[in-house]
Amino acid sequence: MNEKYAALYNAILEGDVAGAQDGVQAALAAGLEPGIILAEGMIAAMKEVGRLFEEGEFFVPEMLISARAMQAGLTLLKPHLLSSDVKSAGKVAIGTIKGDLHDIGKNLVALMLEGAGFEIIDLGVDVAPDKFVEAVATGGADIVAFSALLTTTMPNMKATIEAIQQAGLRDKVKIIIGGAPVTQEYANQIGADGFASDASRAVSLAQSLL
Ligand code: B12
Repeated sequence: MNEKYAALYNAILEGDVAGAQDGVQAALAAGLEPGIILAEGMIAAMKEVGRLFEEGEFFVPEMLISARAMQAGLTLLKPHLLSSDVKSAGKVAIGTIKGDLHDIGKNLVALMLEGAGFEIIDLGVDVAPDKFVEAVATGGADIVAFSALLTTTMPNMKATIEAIQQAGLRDKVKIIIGGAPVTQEYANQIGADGFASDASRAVSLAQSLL
């Protein structure tokens, strides 16, 4: 691994908030691209956290402190990921689906969309179907974006699409979905308009739909 982001990677793995902040600053000072710092130093570390959890070496508290270090690093990296002079490309209401509290991926997608000029309505985590409906009905969202990290909460994506349909709003909005267990096949199956496997692909997807 590149030594310019190895310290950042390790700090996130160890849940070291100050280390993650220092790591981001050091990587930026070394002239690394913000996108590379994010992918190689940060998202890769969270993947490793997931692997260690699966192997039974990490438990929920370790995942949580790693997530905190990740968020602390992201806050510092955010201004470098956002480009300045962009005009509104459309309005996206984004949230983590009902039952699910994971928000790092959702926040990253929101951040990249914002950077590409989309106006963001961040509905947060554990978002009930009627909140998404409201975001379309009164919030004026052109796109709704659901994130799910748990196989057990994925079906709530389907339930939310059904709620949007029942409210008579399905043809007024594009629906995009994502999250580690989500696939294009699942998107087709539940009638979503698109799926993307990461935040930068989420931007091209949103742009292609409007
Ligand atoms: C950090 C973490 C936590 C933290 C979350 C903190 C937070 N604020 O988010 C805490 C400790 C709270 C947690 C809790 C739990 N977790 Co957890 N967690 C993780 C972990 C390690 C990392 C997730 C992450 O942040 N990844 C980094 C981000 C950047 O990636 P991402 O979310 O996939 O997002 C990217 C793409 O998917 C995509 N994307 C994401 N959303 C969207 C949306 C759209 C519209 C689009 C287009 C794209 C898109 O773009 C993103 C950026 O590139 C994963 C492991 C993993 N491999 O995913 C487990 C994992 C998701 N957790 C898991 C589990 C089991 C749990 C718990 C049930 C544990 C427990 N026993 O309590 C609870 C559930 C709590 C709940 N109700 O939600 C399992 C899920 C297994 C499954 N198949 O369902 C995983 C896979 C770990 C494992 N390997 O077993 N967790």
